[in-house]
Amino acid sequence: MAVPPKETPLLMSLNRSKSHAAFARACQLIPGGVNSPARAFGAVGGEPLFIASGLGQHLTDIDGHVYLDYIGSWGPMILGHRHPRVIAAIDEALARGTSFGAPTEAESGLAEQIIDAVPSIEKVRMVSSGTEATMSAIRLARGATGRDRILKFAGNYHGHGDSLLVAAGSAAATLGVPNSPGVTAGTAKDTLVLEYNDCSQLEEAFAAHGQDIAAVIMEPVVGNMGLVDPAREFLLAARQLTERHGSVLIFDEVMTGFRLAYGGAQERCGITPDMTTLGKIVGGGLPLGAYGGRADLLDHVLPAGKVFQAGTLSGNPLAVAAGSATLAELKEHAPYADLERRGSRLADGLKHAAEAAGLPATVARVGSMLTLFLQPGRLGDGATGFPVVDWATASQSDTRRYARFFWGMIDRGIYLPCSQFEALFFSIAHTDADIERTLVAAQETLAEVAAHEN
Ligand code: KE4
Repeated sequence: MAVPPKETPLLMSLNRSKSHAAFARACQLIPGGVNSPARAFGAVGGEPLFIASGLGQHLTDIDGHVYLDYIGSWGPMILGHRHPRVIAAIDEALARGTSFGAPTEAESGLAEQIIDAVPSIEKVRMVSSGTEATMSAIRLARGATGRDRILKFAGNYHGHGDSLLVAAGSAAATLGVPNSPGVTAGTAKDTLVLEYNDCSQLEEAFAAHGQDIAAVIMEPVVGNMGLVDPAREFLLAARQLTERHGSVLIFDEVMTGFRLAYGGAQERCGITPDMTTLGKIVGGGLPLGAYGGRADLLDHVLPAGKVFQAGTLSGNPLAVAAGSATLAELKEHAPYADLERRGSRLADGLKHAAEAAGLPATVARVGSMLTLFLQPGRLGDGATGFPVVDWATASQSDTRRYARFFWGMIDRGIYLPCSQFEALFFSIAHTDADIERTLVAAQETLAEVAAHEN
């Protein structure tokens, strides 16, 4: 797991007195001062920055410092902050009210856009977060198959539903154990946790438990251990084994949906899941998630079927407006080739910057999702970068080195993910000049990190 640095990170020279005061206040009111632990800077040390506003590719903190934003709200802001079309759509919906607790035609409109974008989705149900989407998809798979067991992979994150907050057991292909207090052993025992990208473990698990497995849930491209683009045969094995054993294959595309292609990761890999979960971009920065897939599965959901799932704010008019405008913009302007080009330049530049600093590293990228894994040792001492293919290799990263890199970049106005084990995201608002500026800052910072260790 991430090891927070003991010593103060390398560079924290900018004045952040207002964020410091805001954090002290928040800590009196909110657990850890944040409403989600991903924001808490626990993995990089120091205190979180309190943001005043965002515009385009930039964030401004309450001390007035402006940053190039590579978090993008952890994925949703592919169009950048305050995109005019999204803001106009929200304003227009706002003029009609905020929530009715009754169906609206706009929800059917967004459903049509999702179904048009993702051919494997024949029917879709909207909820208010990615967690709700994955929780509901798991319940649906269990309800539709009458089976209890689910299978997930170490290093994949699917939100905070109890059955998904489970770590690998003592040995491969074993029953899960809770990885959070409050998750019961009874819940965890029905979750199998395997190594990602390991076809033989997958085959073993199905040989042993196939008839009991309701679903396999996976990130088809992983963002939650840092970026891992799986071997094609691994995705094919998951598809073939679930088909053979009557299990449901769920692609968790909360992060990759509409990010890696308009049709998500499944459009790139050409593998069709039975269900897909969505979040982040599909809500355009407002709270919206969705789960969808084969109509024969979705028709098990109440009131069409008997699997219960509900939500006061599901399909909320403002979130639907923001999501619909975002998807329309992505479909009409298809930014993916530009994102690919800029992502390739960023990845190459980061790899060269690490090499120039004598630091072993590997850069993993798909489209506009990327991770620079800083790895132990020094190139001069014979260490080399190594591929990251699963949690076992991702977790060998040098998290202290990453923490120093993070803070050095913050002080140069570049806001990277506050954990080695998160992917960075950039938007259509990031320019070629922004990428070049980022690479100059990375070269300086990585050289500083290396020099600091000497
Ligand atoms: P939310 O409940 O946070 O909307 O979605 C959960 C979720 C489900 N599936 C995948 C693949 C996800 O990446 C996520 C959420 N991602 C994290 C970032 N790694 C959200 C950040 C946070 O929790 O604050």
